[in-house]
Amino acid sequence: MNNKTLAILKPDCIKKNLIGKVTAQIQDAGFKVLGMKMIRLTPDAAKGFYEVHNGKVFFDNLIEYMTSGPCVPIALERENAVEEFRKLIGATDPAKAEEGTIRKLYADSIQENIVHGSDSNENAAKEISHFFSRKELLEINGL
Ligand code: IDP
Ligand code: MG
Repeated sequence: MNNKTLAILKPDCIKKNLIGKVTAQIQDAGFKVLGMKMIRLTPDAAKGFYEVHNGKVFFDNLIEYMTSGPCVPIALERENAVEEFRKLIGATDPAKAEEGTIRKLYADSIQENIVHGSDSNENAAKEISHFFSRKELLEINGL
C-alpha cells in the first residue's frame, strides 16, 4: 500500500477555524478524502498514537496539546501519498518549513503545527486503522 496516508487536523487548526482552508489545500493537491471525522483524543489514545515519542522531553506537552480540543483525522488517497503529503505539510518546525506548505502558512510553533502526516506506508496503515475500520471505509465509499 503506497496510496494512502493519515492526516490529523490538530487542535490548533480547529481553534483557528482553519478546517476548510487546510482541507481545501489538501484536496487541491490531488488527495481524495476517504474518511473524515471530528473526535476528541483521550490522554490514553494520544499516548498510544504517539508512543514512539514516549520519554522525549516534549512528550507530556504533546499529549496535553493533542487532548486540548477536538481533532479531525482524515484518511487520504493519492499516488505516493505518504511522501507527497509530507511535502505538502512541510517540516515539523514551521520556521524550517518551505514557503507555501501548510505548516509554514499556518503553524505557530514546532509543537502547535496544525497537522499530522504519517511517515511511512506501514505507519499510514496502522494510523488509519486507529480512527477508521476497514469495514467503515469500504461502506462509506460505497464498496
Ligand atoms: P512530525 O509530526 O513532523 O512527524 P514528529 O517528530 O513525529 O514530527 O513529532 C510529532 C509531533 O510532536 C510534532 O508534529 C509536534 O507536534 C511535536 N514535536 C516534535 N518535536 C517537538 C519539539 O522539539 N518540541 C515540541 N514539540 C515537538
Ligand atoms: Mg511523525
